[in-house]
Amino acid sequence: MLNEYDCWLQKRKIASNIKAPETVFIQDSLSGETAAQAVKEFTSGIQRLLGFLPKVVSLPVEQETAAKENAVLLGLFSGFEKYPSFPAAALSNKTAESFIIKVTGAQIIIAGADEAGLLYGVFRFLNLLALGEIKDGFELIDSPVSPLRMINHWDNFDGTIERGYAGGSLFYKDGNFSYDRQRIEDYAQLLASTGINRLSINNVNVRAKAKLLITEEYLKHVGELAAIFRPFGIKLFLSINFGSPWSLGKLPTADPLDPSVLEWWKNHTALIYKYIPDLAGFIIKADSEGEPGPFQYNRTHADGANMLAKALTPFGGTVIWRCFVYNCTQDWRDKNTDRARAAYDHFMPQDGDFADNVILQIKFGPYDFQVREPVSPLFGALKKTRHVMELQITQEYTGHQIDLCYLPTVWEDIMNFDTAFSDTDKRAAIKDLIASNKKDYPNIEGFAAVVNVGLDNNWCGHTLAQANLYGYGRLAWNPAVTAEEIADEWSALSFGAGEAAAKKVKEILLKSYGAYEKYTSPFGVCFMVTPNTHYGPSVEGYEFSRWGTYHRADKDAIGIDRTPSGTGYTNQYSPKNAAMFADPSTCPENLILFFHRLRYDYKMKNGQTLLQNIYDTHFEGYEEAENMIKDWKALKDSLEEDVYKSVLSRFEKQLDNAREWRDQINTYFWRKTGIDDAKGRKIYE
Ligand code: GCW
Repeated sequence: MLNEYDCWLQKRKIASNIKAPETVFIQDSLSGETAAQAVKEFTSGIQRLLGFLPKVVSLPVEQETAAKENAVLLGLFSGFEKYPSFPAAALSNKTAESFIIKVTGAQIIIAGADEAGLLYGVFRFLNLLALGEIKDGFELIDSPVSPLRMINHWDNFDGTIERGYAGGSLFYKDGNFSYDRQRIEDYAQLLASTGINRLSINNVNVRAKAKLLITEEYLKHVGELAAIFRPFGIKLFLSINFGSPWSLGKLPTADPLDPSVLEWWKNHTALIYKYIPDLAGFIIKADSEGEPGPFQYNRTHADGANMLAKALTPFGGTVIWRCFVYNCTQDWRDKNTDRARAAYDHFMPQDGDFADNVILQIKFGPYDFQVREPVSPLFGALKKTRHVMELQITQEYTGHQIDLCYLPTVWEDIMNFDTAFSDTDKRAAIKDLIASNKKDYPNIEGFAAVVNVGLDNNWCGHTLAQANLYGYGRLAWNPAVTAEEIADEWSALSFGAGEAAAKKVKEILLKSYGAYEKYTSPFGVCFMVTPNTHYGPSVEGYEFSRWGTYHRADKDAIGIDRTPSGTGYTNQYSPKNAAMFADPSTCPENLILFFHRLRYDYKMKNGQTLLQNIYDTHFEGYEEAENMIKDWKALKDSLEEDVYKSVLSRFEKQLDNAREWRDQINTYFWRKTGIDDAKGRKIYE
């Protein structure tokens, strides 16, 4: 049975394969609040899963207690040097946040390279215990592959959330901070349990009153929030507005090269750090969709970012600078401007110009979190600039947490994308490029993702959308984890390891992305969605708008030619990928309409025309949505009634949505072409 508020940290008595760890010995040198949190998580976790509260005893570091029965030892690697049974591999592991779990007889050791590592070790141990994987002889040494594992909130000061589908903000209401301390702590626990270590707490569109967030009146609240997240190893970022020197400081300009502007930021940053001494830094959306930025002063992004970096340097802070920069006032008549080119065209020429404490944040694809986009050509190409990949957990274009859409499916594809920048070094897939920053190397330092949580009791609106939040944390920790492994873990943690319901839910999750893609916009066509809300079909909703997202369907053909004979976007990729994408016969078919303008009678690999494939996918996608409901209904007797019903009602709405998509798309193309479905299914006239 599932208590939806608890997500994957269910209170559920499990059958354990190990002796009950009755006493917890902690190294007496552990003094920090993250270590204290780790101990607390361990004891409460044992109570949650095994039904008793272990006794906690402090232990001098040098005391050998390896022989103690039914004991757990929690500490840092450094404190275990004298323990003969402690694996040497862990002692030499200096990677921050790593941990070891080792079970021998009745003794369990959980140790971290640092306190955060210990906390992650405890959470992993508890999950593995719940999954039935902890047994005598178990040993795991693990380190995060990505140093930066960040969550972005797009929460507004009035309590709404931009692109939020799970209730109001956890942090704000009616123009002020307003939060339930316990709820924030529970949230921090959920995030830390998946390995998240950074969090931005306000929308990147810093508008109206949100500009005041960095003034003294509100900074004290930011300080209070930072204090709640701190024991969980989570540091905060603040979204800031580039125009602050004039909007807040009343300076005549925000020109990054004007000395008075730098001076203002230096003083103001010092003020911010008075309240939050360990603030991780600033995140900024500049020159993007109306937000101010250096372009207003004829300065470059590097000028803007480096100025802020200077202000943050004395405090060890970082600037995260978003690359979502494109012309959002395009004329649809203009076929020469290609929005897909924008991020690369703006940022690639500046590779190497950014200060050491600047990190570029790049959306995974060149557009905007569409159901299927190619991976941004900046990945693998940038070599001298620190950068991270931005994903979207909140389902802006993927069904608003009404439709089930298990995102790790597409994230896995992204991780496996081979940037093909190196013929000699095989480490060229995205998942192989995730690593710490190294000079002159195309490493991606990790991930940021727009979160899907709000005040709803189940956090995510759709209970099964919790899998996306969990999945993001797991994948940010280790991008080589597969969608199936994550689905397996999450379903078992949530619905009970070995339960039939867990198995079924896993299957449903794994089918959901494909279904959504099929009934909405297969073949990488993008933006056939209702303008502004981004839920439901509107085939030409963006055709004559200013956003640069067109498919240009006419009676014969559809898609944008992005090859060298078109916009030339394909040339932003490595030569191997440029050639692969530019040729329709080698371009992956799930992206073919992103790269090519094709006639409806173009023969796809299955021998059918493009048009017939459009019809087929939409009929199939709808059927798959129907099947998901059937699968869910079969679980009626094994689930909590409230969970069963709330998910069922979402599946019902999803089916309506799938029907609209299927019929509007099919009718649209039938009207354009007058060509019937070869299989004679119903297409409305
Ligand atoms: O996709 C667009 C969204 C905006 C968002 C923007 C961004 C925060 O529709 O709501 O603004 O992306 O990423 O900045």
